[in-house]
Amino acid sequence: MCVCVFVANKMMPIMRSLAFQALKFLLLGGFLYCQASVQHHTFVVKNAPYKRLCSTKKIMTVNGQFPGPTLYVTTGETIVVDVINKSPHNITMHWHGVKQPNYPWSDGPEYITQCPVKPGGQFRQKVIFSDEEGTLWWHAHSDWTRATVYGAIVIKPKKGTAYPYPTPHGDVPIILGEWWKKDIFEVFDEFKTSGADPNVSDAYTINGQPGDLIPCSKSDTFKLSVDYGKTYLLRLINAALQDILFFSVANHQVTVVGTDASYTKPLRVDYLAISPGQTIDVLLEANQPPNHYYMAAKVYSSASGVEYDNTTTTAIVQYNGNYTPSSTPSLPYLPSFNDTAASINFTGRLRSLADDNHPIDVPRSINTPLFFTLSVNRYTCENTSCGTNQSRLAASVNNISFQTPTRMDILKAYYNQINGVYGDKFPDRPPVFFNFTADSIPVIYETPSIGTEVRVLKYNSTVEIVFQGTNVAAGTEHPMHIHGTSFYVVGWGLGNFDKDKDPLKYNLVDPPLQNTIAVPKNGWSVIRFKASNPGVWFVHCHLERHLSWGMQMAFIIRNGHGKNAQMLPPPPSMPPC
Ligand SMILES: *[C@@H]1O[C@H](CO)[C@@H](O)[C@H](O)[C@H]1NC(C)=O
Ligand SMILES: *[C@@H]1O[C@H](CO)[C@@H](O)[C@H](O)[C@H]1NC(C)=O
Ligand SMILES: *[C@@H]1O[C@H](CO)[C@@H](O)[C@H](O)[C@H]1NC(C)=O
Ligand SMILES: *[C@@H]1O[C@H](CO)[C@@H](O)[C@H](O)[C@H]1NC(C)=O
Ligand SMILES: *[C@@H]1O[C@H](CO)[C@@H](O)[C@H](O)[C@H]1NC(C)=O
Ligand SMILES: *[C@@H]1O[C@H](CO)[C@@H](O)[C@H](O)[C@H]1NC(C)=O
Ligand SMILES: *[C@@H]1O[C@H](CO)[C@@H](O)[C@H](O)[C@H]1NC(C)=O
Ligand SMILES: *[C@@H]1O[C@H](CO)[C@@H](O)[C@H](O)[C@H]1NC(C)=O
Ligand SMILES: *[C@@H]1O[C@H](CO)[C@@H](O)[C@H](O)[C@H]1NC(C)=O
Ligand SMILES: *[C@@H]1O[C@H](CO)[C@@H](O)[C@H](O)[C@H]1NC(C)=O
Ligand SMILES: [Cu+2]
Repeated sequence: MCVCVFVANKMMPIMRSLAFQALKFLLLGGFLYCQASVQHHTFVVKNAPYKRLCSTKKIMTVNGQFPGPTLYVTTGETIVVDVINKSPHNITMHWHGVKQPNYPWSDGPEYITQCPVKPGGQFRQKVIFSDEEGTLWWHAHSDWTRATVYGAIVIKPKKGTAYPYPTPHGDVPIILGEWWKKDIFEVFDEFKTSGADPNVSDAYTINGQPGDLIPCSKSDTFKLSVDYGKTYLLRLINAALQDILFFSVANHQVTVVGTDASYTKPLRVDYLAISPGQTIDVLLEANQPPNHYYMAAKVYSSASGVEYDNTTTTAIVQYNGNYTPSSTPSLPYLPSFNDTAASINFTGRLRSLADDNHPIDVPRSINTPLFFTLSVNRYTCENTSCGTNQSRLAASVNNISFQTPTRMDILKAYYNQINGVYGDKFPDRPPVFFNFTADSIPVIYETPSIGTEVRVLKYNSTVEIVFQGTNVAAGTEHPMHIHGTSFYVVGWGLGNFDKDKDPLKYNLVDPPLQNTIAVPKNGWSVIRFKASNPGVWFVHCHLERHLSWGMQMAFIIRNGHGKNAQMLPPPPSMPPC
């Protein structure tokens, strides 16, 4: 029934009026909902020149736009996106936080659920929204192409359903990104060859612009015009490749009302910390003397000895009306780059709204308890081509540094029962328990093993994962992201997880529902979810360097009994390897 608009989009001009007649007929026939039927978008991936920091380079874009187009959907909607690759590189597209019930085929991570779309190729992706409401985003999911290939997804409540807060007067995505003067493929290739940390970025961006404090940027700084007395919804997205960021608005507090497309209890804060992958919706009340004020973001980076981009990106909150503005906008206070207390203090205060209209469903009895250690590793190698110091950095989950398949994606191998692409022996716990967060850790623990192992989960299993950060080669945060499901963050702490004491302090009443959680440096986070989405789902750290070093694995959630518990068949064509 809902094919009409979709067809109209694809029609040759001469056919359009015919389609229009058909549409009118359907509308007159009372099929009014047809009007809001399947939205169709075309994402042409192509290189385009962009000038930032006083120099121009070609970047990969969608439709020539940077950031890419914002998608507007309603809760529970299904849309179709044609990804057409007119760039010289492989590409895949991921809809971050969209659960795609029973339909992993459109999820996007390369060689996990699909082979990349090659230059000249295309892929029609069905994007199935369910209970997500608020803000999500889409981004490329191949190599480091997501550096410039990303955009916002705005998910509005269904008609007749209100926001659980006063309707804001305005509503704007605020996408935090990261910019390198060099071509991102050069940065990536050098990173792979060297075996060391990658070069840090040259600036952060807000909606693609570095802001006033960065050379050659001032005239294009992003500005948000506000009326005194009104309230605006800022849909914050951290699209940076490598860094957790602090964000704040000068002279204004903001009220957090949602994260990862799930509502939270209102939380008033001076600043917030947002990890790559995460979205945070905040209300900004324009209640200060009319003037211009900076909003700003800068890094939170706690790994000792690791370089970081120390720049601050800014945008401007500009009050409308007649007044004489101060000569320069004032900058907000942001915590220092290594202020771990400030970061975890914010993250740890998020709570689900959990009211009558937004009930929560935290699994209480767990039949699949998992314990995953997250480590940065180092291994030595004899030849000089292997790394700067005959050693390379790596990363692992439960001491396995994940090797991405190249011949075929895991989903295809699973669906068609093809052997030899992946193994199903991902362990439930690390090979050895030791003082994971000790100041110094025996060198014998630094070398990871290598493998392509998944953990198979029975349909409807109730899963708990203790993510334990380690200090193996370097202690740092790991923003862990799971595809195809959201999870409740029921607890977190510093040091080693204590299986006897810590569970007593779990929050099973109003834990936040997220798709990305920053596991604290030398600390732990515990999440719970029900495995009710059959398919192959990627699990990984959202810091791109850790992902590339192997901090990844995948879940295969098996089909259950009954029609709603079955994976749907693949679309007519998937990109070939
Ligand atoms: C990385 O940084 C080093 C040191 O500043 C520089 O020599 C090199 O050219 C940089 N490489 C890239 C790809 O930016
Ligand atoms: C940032 O780092 C650069 C290079 O290390 C240094 O020259 C500069 O002073 C630093 N800026 C700030 C604001 O700390
Ligand atoms: C943060 O860095 C500053 C300057 O490098 C240092 O003095 C301070 O001890 C560090 N704080 C923490 C908590 O590591
Ligand atoms: C966390 O934030 C609250 C509220 O701003 C403050 O009272 C508390 O002292 C903070 N704690 C830490 C460890 O920074
Ligand atoms: C050098 O080491 C790298 C990484 O361990 C390996 O991939 C490569 O095959 C080695 N080359 C030679 C010539 O041994
Ligand atoms: C190589 O080793 C030297 C000496 O141990 C050290 O100073 C340097 O930081 C190392 N470089 C890398 C890239 O690990
Ligand atoms: C683990 O290491 C930390 C940091 O060195 C230390 O404070 C703690 O006492 C150690 N725990 C145990 C059980 O040895
Ligand atoms: C990881 O596995 C490697 C290879 O089997 C082993 O040498 C190393 O000790 C293990 N490390 C840990 C922390 O289990
Ligand atoms: C899965 O759990 C849901 C309730 O959480 C239940 O309604 C459903 O019947 C279960 N499905 C199967 C196949 O066990
Ligand atoms: C692009 O994808 C194809 C198909 O999987 C693969 O064979 C090729 O090596 C990829 N190219 C690059 C540069 O990664
Ligand atoms: Cu990580």
